[in-house]
Amino acid sequence: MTSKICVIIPAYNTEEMIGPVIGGALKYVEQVLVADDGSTDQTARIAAKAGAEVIFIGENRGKGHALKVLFQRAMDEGYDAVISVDADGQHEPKEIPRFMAAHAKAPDDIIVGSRMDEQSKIPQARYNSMHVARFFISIASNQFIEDTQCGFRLYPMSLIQKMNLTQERYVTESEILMKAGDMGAFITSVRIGAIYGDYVSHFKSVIDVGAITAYVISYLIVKFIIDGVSSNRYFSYSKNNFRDRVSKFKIIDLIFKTAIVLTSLPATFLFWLLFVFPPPFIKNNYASIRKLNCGYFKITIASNMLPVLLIIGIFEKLSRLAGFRFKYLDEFIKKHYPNLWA
Ligand SMILES: Nc1nc2c(ncn2[C@@H]2O[C@H](COP(=O)(O)OP(=O)(O)OP(=O)(O)O)[C@@H](O)[C@H]2O)c(=O)[nH]1
Ligand SMILES: [Mg+2]
Repeated sequence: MTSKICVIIPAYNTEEMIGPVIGGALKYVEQVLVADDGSTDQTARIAAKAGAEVIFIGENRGKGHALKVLFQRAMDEGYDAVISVDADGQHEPKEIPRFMAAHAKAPDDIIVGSRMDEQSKIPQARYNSMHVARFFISIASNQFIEDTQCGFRLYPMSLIQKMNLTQERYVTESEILMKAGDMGAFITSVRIGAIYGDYVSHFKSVIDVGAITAYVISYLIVKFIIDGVSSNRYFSYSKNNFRDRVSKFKIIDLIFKTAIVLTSLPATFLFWLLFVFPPPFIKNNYASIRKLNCGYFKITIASNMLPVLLIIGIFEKLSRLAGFRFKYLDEFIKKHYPNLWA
């Protein structure tokens, strides 16, 4: 039986590109759903004219919220899967069939676009942060994911229904991968092109990278506590678990994340002790990490290298202003944030 699939597009002030994106998508699916939360330009009007069904969200709540509204609508309309495409022209609708082909082979998997073959087309700082993000998100997801930051994806609705999405803005997409992988789902990559043009990005490198980092670290620490005290446990996420319940209260979630981030570096050493000297009654604790070749060692080093990475990054940025071009950061990232599953 073939799946019923639609395209979903979160859109915010993307009047220049959204028309052709919708036109391109409608060649492969019958329905395109757009969620526009308070665009101040012609985005909604152009989207409707191009043939999409536009869902209006009164106030701007970010990409994550728009995705959640779109998932709900797709479920209400009986879709088995959705393909999310960015509205700003960074994803080529012609590549939609690749996602459909991968879905036909693995209908329960999330299919994620990977731009990692396109290094020359991606700004260096973005490429570096994609490498670091995928290191930690892959560990939380129990599998190597080539490109964890790409918004061009296929989501099976049955999988989305099994999780609570508690995060907002650009964090939601990382949350989905970690929770899915940490429930035992597979995440399959398909190669796609990278497009970086003169469009306006809403992604703020300090605030949004900071929010993703804080959530990923706090997710991992909770997972490490659970996995460290459990025998033969490979997956730690289930819907409505303790963390989901905490995250429902925004202020508590924020306090929780802040406290964990502040204590995370020394905590990684404590987990290392729990990894190396497991009491005999916790057999095969950290089961998923024990499957890796490096044990917990490389993860401890990589985590504690994060502040160093930040310092090198700031140094390289400042030295570029002074006309120097150092490449320490690339080497540093290759050394400390490798693919642990290779
Ligand atoms: N509905 C809605 N969509 C948003 C919002 N912020 C971003 N988007 C959409 O999400 C997609 C990606 O947003 P971008 O700001 O381009 O972020 P990005 O692609 O991750 O980052 P860049 O690579 O810098 O472009 C685009 O389709 C945006 O229109 C928002 O607040 N509301
Ligand atoms: Mg973009």
